[in-house]
Amino acid sequence: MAIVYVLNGPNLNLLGTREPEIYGHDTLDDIAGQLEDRARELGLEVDIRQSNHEGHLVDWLHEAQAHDAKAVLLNAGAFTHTSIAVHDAIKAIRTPVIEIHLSNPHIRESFRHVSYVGRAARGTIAGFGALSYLLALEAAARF
Ligand code: CA2
Repeated sequence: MAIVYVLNGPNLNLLGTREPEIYGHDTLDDIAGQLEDRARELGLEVDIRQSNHEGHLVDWLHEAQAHDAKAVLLNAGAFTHTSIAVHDAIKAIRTPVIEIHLSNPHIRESFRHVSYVGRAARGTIAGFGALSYLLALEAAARF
């Protein structure tokens, strides 16, 4: 069965506990459940991970290619706006990466307007809360 990696960056383990007006009420476990349900319907397997450490995201992007993943859905959190290492890792693999965000960074603070992830990703889905993850899975299913 084709596998899709879903990688989450810093602070996303705290989702659902604060700032629901920006990020919604769903926890990362809630989103994982929704992704697993939809993946089953699509005949896909999802491997969902979160880390607060930049290097873990780099290692997991490499691993996705080594394991011949169909796609990576990546919410790199604040590393989106800072990490050339994550940008380079996306460029270094052939596996298509879809950038996702719960919020729409373009209508927030100016420091969120730059995305090093977006400059390397196949495409971006942002601003739809937990639905951003499900829309990205729909796209990945069609790769
Ligand atoms: O909208 C997104 O998905 C973001 O990637 C979320 C990141 C933010 O730095 C990006 O600009 C956009 C932050 C995630 C922080 O998660 C929180 C969880 C609980 C309480 C507060 C923040």
